[in-house]
Amino acid sequence: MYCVQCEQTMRTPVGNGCNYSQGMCGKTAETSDLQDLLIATLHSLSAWALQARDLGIVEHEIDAFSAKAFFATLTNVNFDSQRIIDYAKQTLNYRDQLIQRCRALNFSIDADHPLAHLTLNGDSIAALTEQAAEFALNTDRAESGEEVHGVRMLCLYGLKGAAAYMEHAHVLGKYDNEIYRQFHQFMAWLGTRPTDLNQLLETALAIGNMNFQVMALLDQGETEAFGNPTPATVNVKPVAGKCILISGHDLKDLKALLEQTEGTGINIYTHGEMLPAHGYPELKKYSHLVGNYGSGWQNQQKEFAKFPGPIVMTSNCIIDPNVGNYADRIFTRSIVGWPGVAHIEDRNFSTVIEKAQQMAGFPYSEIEHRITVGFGRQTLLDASDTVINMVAEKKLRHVFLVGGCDGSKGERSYYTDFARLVPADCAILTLGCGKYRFNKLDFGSIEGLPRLLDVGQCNDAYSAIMLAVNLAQKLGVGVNELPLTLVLSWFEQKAIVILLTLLALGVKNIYTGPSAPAFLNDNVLNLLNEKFGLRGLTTPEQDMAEALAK
Ligand code: SF4
Ligand code: SF3
Repeated sequence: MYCVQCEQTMRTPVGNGCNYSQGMCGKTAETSDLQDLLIATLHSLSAWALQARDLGIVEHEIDAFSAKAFFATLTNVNFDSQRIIDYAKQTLNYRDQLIQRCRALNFSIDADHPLAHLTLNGDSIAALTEQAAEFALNTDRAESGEEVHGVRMLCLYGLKGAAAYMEHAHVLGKYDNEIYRQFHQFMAWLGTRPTDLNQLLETALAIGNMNFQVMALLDQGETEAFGNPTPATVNVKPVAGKCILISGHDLKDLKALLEQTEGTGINIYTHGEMLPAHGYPELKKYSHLVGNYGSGWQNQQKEFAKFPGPIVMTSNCIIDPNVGNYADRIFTRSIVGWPGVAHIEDRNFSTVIEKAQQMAGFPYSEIEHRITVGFGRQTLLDASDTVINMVAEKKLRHVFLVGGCDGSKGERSYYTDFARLVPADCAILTLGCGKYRFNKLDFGSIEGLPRLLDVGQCNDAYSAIMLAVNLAQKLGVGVNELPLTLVLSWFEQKAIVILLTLLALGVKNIYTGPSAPAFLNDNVLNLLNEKFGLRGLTTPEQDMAEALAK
């Protein structure tokens, strides 16, 4: 096992990554190795998807599958070895279909790629795990050098984050064949284990650019389906009655669950990245969407254990449900998987509803505590003139975007401390699940504008970018000249690709923490610092002073 894809990876003297029998996330060596094998098959598929395109063959089903299967290997998504094997087999089935179709047009055609004819060594988990060793991501690390290997991982993991957003957009019917072409090009190329550092750095930014378009598509998909988010308050305390908790990023799943539970008396609660749902008109109209429960994903074993109803995980982040003893009442959807946990493939939530009916629910309502969400793209853009006037009148000094993923490290108290230090004449934009570090604190308002504005899920970084671009245009300055500082927290690969997007758009001097993922070794971090001013965190006080002095 060798996995370095997230921020919580083990930092061992041997190999600096999760490389024992189990990763920090609970992923076993077996599943981790099989995920390496799945990725190798996806490189092969992409090589042929590109070749097929040259012959005019574009298979939407295969394109969509490629991104979806890659998403299954993201941190805290799929821990089920058999499901990973099934994805790998399906990948090669699709690839063989493409080979046949290409050869029907040109008998002698081949894909010029080292993995073009990869085959699986049998069917059994044992045989495939053994084969997977060949594709471990560190096999050529020493040969390539730390810097090249690190930037290659930055590309691969960034592309994985983009694949996750491609799947989220696809669920809502949004995709673009040119984006799929770029995806296959990056995926096929990375499968050749390239070693040219400059080309790798350029590719990292190209992936960031591609992801900007993916986030735009996702924004379009969500707002067309559910309306533009508008500010709304959400109760974060339980309400008496039977209940279902839904987590992850997939708003379409939430909509289906709301429809199927309407009139049943079951209350629906959002968890984690589902919180921004309360701002969307087509979701908040359901009166049984009663509130938000719990906090960041890392606390789920304690919080889910106490939730008196079933739980649906629509995407990342799931962790071992056996620890809190709720494996019999958690359900996975789409790419999510945990061995032995019930999986729902088709948005028919009847088993979840049945479970909720059998369970007690909350015995009484607690005193309400409401937080505000819903500052999506349109609301932010509508407020841009007000923001400009407030800045001109010196009523608003600086805006901090504190966004990204949450995690379990103690150092993440930095974000709470940082938010508390934000001066009264400054505002905070939040996105991603990192907001749970401080989103229940009262920050008050400036001239009626709340000081804490939740933009949405991590992918809603798109909305924040659009606001920044709009403000910069109206003021006739560059984005880096705005009184804006980005303080990001990274954990998994969606955060990595968002960082690549920001770098590709020329945003400089971003603070990131609490610590870098292990693949971003010191050499790579120095490189990113030199080129983009990317900086690690120091203390909240020092970083705050530095940002305000800008
Ligand atoms: Fe380790 Fe993160 Fe990989 Fe899990 S996803 S095995 S915690 S590096
Ligand atoms: Fe959180 Fe997993 Fe990344 Fe969409 S839910 S931000 S960590």
